[in-house]
Amino acid sequence: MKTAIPEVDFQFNPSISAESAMALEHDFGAYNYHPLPVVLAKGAGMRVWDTAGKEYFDFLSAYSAVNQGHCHPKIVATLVEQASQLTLTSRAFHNNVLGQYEKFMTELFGYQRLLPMNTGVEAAETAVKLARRWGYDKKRIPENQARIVFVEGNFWGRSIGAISSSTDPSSRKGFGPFVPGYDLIPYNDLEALEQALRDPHVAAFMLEPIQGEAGVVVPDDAYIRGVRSLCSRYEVLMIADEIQTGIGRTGKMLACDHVDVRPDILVLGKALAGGVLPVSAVLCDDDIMLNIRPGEHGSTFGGNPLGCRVAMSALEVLVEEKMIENAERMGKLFRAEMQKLIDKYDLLQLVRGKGLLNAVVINDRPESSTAWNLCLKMMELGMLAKPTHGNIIRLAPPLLIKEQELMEGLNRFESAVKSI
Ligand code: IF1
Repeated sequence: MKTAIPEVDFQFNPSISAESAMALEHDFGAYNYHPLPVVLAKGAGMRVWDTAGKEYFDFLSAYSAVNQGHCHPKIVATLVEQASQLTLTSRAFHNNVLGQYEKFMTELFGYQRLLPMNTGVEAAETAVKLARRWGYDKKRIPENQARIVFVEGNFWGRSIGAISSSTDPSSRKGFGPFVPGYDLIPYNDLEALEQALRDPHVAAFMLEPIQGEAGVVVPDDAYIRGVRSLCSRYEVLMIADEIQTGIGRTGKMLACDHVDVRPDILVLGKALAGGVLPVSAVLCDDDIMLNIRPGEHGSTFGGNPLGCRVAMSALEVLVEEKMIENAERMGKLFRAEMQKLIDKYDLLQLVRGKGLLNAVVINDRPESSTAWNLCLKMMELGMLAKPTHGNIIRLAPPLLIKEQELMEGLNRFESAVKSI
C-alpha cells in the first residue's frame, strides 16, 4: 500500500520543446482529442505563439470561449487582484462578490434570478433539472413523467445527460444506458415541434439558436420566433443554449436578440469569463428558479468570487470595447470576402454563419481528409482553425479582430486553398 508521496519533479519547464510537450501528452494523457500538431505557449488578443515563437491568428477562439481575445489585460488584472484576495468560499458561506455578480448579470440579461455553475454542460444540466422541477411543481406533470424535447444535431456537452439527447454516434457509442424522458425532433422544423409539444408531459424544449458543433447551422429567422410562440402556447419552457452563440459571438449579445426572442431559461458559458476561467450561468425568473430549495442543487466552485469577478470584467470589456458591434461588422465583411473565394475555387462550397460564428463547407466527402489537410496548411501559414464533422471548417476569431487582421487571415486562408 503506497504511503509516502512519490519523488516527483514539480519543476515546470516554461521552455519545453513542442516535440517533448506532445510526447508527454502521448505517454501520460488520455486520447480523447486529436489536436492539430501545434503546441501553443503564449496568447495575446487575436494572436497565439507556439513554443518556437511562431505567431498564429487564432480563428477558433477555443470554441468561442476567447471572444475577448487571449489574455485581455483588464480581465487578467481583475483575475490577479481577486486571486490574491479570495478565490473560493464554497456556498456554505456568503462572500462579498456573488450577490453583486448576480445583480449585475440579472440586470444585464433581463431576468430575475441567476444560478451560477462552472462549465457549459453543468449549466445545461441545471437548466434541464430546473425545467423538470418546474414541470412537476407548476405544470403538474405526474412525477417522473416529465419530457424534454431536443433537436437533432444538438450538442450541449459530454455528460451522460447531455449525450443521452445526442444524435451523433461518436458522442454516444459505448456510453449507454441513457437518460429517459427525452424526445428528438428535426431542427428548423416548427411542425415537428408543434407535434411534439402536444404531449402534456413536455416540460421544456432546449435548442441552440445556431447549432455550433453541427457545423454552424443557422435556422430561418422565423424558426426561433416560432419556437417562442409555440412554447408559450403549449406551456412549455423554451431553453436557449447560448453557451457558444452568446456573449457577442453572433453580432448581438445573444443570438436570440437578432429576432427579439426572450427564452424562459438562458444558458451561458464559455466566453462569459473571457476564456480565463470556467464560469457558466443559468438565468430565469422566480416561477422557475425558486422551485429548487436549499440543498437540492449546487457545485463546489459554482459562484466562486474569483470566477464572478472575472466574468464581470469579461463582460465589461466586451461592451466597453464595442466587440459585439465589431463582430456584426467584421462578420458581414468576412462572409462577403469568403464568398468571393468560393466563387473562385471549386474546393470551397459555401460559407454560413452570423457575426463572427462562421463555417466554410469544403467541396469534398465528409470522410475525406481535405478539410484537415487545409487546416494543416493554414497552420503553416499562421492561421489556426479545426474542422468539425469532416468537411466543415469553423472560423471564429476573437471578436476584437481588426479589419486588416481579417483581410490578412483571408489571405492566409486563400494561400492554403491554392496549395491544396
Ligand atoms: C468538446 C464546439 C463542441 C457547446 C454548446 C454546451 C457546451 C458546448 C452549444 C458544453 C461545448 C465545446 C466542447 C468541446 C468542443 C466544443 C464544441 F461546438 F464548440 F465546437 F464539442 F461541440 N453547449 N462545446 O458548444 O460546454 O461543458 O464544454 O463547457 O467537448 O470537444 P462545456
